[in-house]
Amino acid sequence: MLKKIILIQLALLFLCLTNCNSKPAALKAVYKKDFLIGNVINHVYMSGGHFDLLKKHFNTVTCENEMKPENLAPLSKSGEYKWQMADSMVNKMKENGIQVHGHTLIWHSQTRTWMTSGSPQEAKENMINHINTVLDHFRGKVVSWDVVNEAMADGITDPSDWKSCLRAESGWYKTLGPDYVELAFRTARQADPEIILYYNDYGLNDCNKAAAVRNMVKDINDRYKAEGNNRSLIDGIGMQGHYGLWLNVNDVRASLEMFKETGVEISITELDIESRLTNSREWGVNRNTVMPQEQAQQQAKLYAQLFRLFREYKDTIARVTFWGMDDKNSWKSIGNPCLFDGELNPKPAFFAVSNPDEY
Ligand code: 9MR
Repeated sequence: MLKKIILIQLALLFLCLTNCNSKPAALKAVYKKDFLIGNVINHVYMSGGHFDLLKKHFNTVTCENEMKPENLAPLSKSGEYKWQMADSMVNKMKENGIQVHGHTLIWHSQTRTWMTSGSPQEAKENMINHINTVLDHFRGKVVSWDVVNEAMADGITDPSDWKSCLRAESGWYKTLGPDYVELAFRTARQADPEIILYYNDYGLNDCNKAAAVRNMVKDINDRYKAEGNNRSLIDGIGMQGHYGLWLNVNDVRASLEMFKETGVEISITELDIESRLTNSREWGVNRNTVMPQEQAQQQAKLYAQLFRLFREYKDTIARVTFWGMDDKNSWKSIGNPCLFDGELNPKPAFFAVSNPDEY
């Protein structure tokens, strides 16, 4: 009897030594055969525990703000471009073997007003100069770019004529009309034929907004190919993925199906799931509110459901990038949307993404 008890205790000790100390697997290893796994980077993530997590789990990054027009382009037309912040990040990623996705060239927000002002001819020249300058600077260092970001309006009801669904308050739209989207992609293709060109937007779980994007990509690509080009002009659709506990995963599935029809690759580009039921517009870092266990579990379940879905579409999905490492430094910290808490401890959401079949 005593021998049996000692044997059981030894077995338990062995199990504890092998499992209790075992570190969670790197996410990039878990999804190695499926798609790239990414996160955003900003100055906080460039050192310490954040950088350790970045190196361990992620093989692709997107600069959270540093490559946006407002941070690269000069204050006035005659000024100098500012590369320092973005360059130091890109160089550090290169040293660590992490791929960089560029975000973003043409956007209605975080863009200098002089760029979209003046006559249509001036705005066109500004767009062409900006795209040429930025793509030339990062040539060979950034593999893909969000060429146009968030061009579609909110609340689309009839997606059949995609041009009528564009965000009319965009400075680019106001000066150049709906053709600015195609101009941006044509300019980027000419500037650097090696890179992968993305259209990126939020709210693409909404079937009308998704259909408008699908129609736009199809229309632009069909016309480009009809000119004798043997490739698409828009290579990929970025579904940002700023979700909450309100999400119905079937809506994401429906949009993935819709985008698959276009034949271009899809990436989930800015994934986070805020733990509130309403799609609230309360933003900002450092609002590290306590997350009740029940919400943490619901959030984990939703992450697991999404990753099971993404795996089903692994032949079409190139990359899944999270928009934030930890709840404290997330742009939506009040909703605790990340895989790690403010102290960088893994949350149930992390374990759900590590092993979605268990949730
Ligand atoms: O996370 C970014 C935040 O730090 C900025 O203040 C904000 C300004 O617009 O942009 C956030 O990132 C956005 C991204 O560039 C485009 N999609 C929505 C993201 C969250 O707002």
